[in-house]
Amino acid sequence: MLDNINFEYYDSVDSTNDRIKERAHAGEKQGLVISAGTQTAGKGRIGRKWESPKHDSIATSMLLTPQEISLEAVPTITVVAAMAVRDALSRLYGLEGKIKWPNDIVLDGKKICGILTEMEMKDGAVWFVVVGIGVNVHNKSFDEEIAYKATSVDLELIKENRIGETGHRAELTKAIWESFKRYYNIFIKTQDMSGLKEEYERNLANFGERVRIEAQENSYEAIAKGITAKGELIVEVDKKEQIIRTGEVSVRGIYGYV
Ligand code: BT5
Repeated sequence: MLDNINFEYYDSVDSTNDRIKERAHAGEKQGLVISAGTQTAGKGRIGRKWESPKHDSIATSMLLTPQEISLEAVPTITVVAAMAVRDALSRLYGLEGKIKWPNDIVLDGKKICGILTEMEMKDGAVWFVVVGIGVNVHNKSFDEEIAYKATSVDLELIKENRIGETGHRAELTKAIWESFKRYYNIFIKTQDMSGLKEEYERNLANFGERVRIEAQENSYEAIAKGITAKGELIVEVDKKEQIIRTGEVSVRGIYGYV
């Protein structure tokens, strides 16, 4: 169970995930959250970069030291965190995002949030897990390579003509981790998505629709059918069900990023 959340904030760090790892090595307890105004080396998955321009976005990470969690349940924590971000954006701003499995939240077809879960093992067991969340809040523009597929809270509020309204980084950070605590404590009882699957699928981008699965060696079309109890994506290819595990596979809509 996750009980207490302790928030720390720094103006600039390399990566909030790496700062949490350092503290975990020093014996820090579960529930520490480190957030930063900007990251000089923000990380995406598999060596990709995450942009967090100064004071425009949220970069926040939490330390978890789940007792006796199985190794195979760890990737599911990303899926749980995605539900928390979606829920917080809905509660605070009425922005109804979709979850692009496994680790993005999208609004109007563009990415507003990315999640990176990392872990370390000791003596053959999971020692600690770091859940890192990046959310674009005040960003009005993005680097050229991502401009077509990125959005922010403020850009979405402008689209809805909500003049004078803006996101609030501290408030949103707090709301995300409060939601995370609620979903995580449901997840950790069974170490799977059985208590969350229904809500997850309601918010899954491309649910029941055609998607493109982009693996390293090939790419093919499939229909997204939902998730398994472990949080893996179920797709249908040639009338047969297939399970997509996290890793190096990307799932895209047929006509664009989502
Ligand atoms: C992710 O990876 O989306 C995980 C991002 C996790 C960032 C958080 S911030 C707090 C914590 N500390 C860290 O160092 N990391 C975590 P992936 O699915 O691999 O997507 C990365 C790709 O997203 C990049 O290659 C770009 O194409 C795109 N991208 C980079 N910055 C972006 C941004 N600010 N908004 C939207 N897309 C972005």
